Amino acid sequence: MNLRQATLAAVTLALASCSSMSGMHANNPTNESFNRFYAQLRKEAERKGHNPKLLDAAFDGNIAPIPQVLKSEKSQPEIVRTFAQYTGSMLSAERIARGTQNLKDHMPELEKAYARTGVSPSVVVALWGIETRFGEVQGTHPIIPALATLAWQSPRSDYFRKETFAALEVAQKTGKEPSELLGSWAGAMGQCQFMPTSWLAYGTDGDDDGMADIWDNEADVFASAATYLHKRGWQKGQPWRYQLAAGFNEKGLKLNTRGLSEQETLSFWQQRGFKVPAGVNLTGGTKLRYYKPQAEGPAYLLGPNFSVILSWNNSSYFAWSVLSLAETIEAEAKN
Ligand SMILES: [Ca+2]
Repeated sequence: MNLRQATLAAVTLALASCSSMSGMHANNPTNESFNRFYAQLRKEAERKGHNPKLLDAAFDGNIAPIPQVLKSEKSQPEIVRTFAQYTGSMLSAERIARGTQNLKDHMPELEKAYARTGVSPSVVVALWGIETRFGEVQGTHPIIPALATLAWQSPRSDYFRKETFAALEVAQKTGKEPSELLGSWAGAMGQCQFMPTSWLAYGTDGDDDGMADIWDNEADVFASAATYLHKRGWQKGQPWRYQLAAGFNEKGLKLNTRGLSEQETLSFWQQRGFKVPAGVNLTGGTKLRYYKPQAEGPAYLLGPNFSVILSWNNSSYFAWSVLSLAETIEAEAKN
């Protein structure tokens, strides 16, 4: 091999290695698919009036899906825990003690939200305690890339696509850097873990500074959570559960795998033997659900406020935990 041949060989080798590298990149199905998806998403964002540079900024120079987000979606822990395990960890002694203290410490802001919405202070504190350990654990995923990852590849891609655009609107309205919007792998953010569309719909300014800051301002967190429940139909002062007495006819009820029925009117349940407790005001059209959380335990009818909590998070274990914790800390705070 002479010098010219050697040079040519080296150049050919370099070219080959270069083209094989770029070929590798181009043929990586994940990159190709996500890049195509991203280009469409960016165009749509622009069409919807968002600044596409906000989307780019959220990715902070690395346009790629987040593998951890896809992994988390496939292994949601609630699926594998029993009712007793789930509610036991939500109603830990520590959470009860801290919830009770927080209920006392924040009563002025909580009362203000209560006066406007009728949502009990204890319910707001219980939600706050369960969602983020009273604001401590808000999540560390950059939510815009996380939502875009789920919009790209998830059984609920349309839902996450909508949330991605809503998140861009949140960045615009709050003036926050898009890459600083952090939250859960599913895009829930702030101390009450609102999805971006929830912040847009229910975010409320509790301390009158003109901004619903659910990340750093507790008055705003309480006002926003209470507004959400109020607008979803919360009924002030209504009991959330009625334990069923012996003789109630349970035959033929259709229950889901967790022992929860669909909503039925009060008269439906009265025909099966439910008696409205003295002093409780329930109208005929009120919708209630039957619930038997544990095979060996008691059965209940659940009031409309249980369904309101289900609209926050459609899990009977979650709703049960929130309302039980609220009841417990309210009783503790009076002691
Ligand atoms: Ca505020």
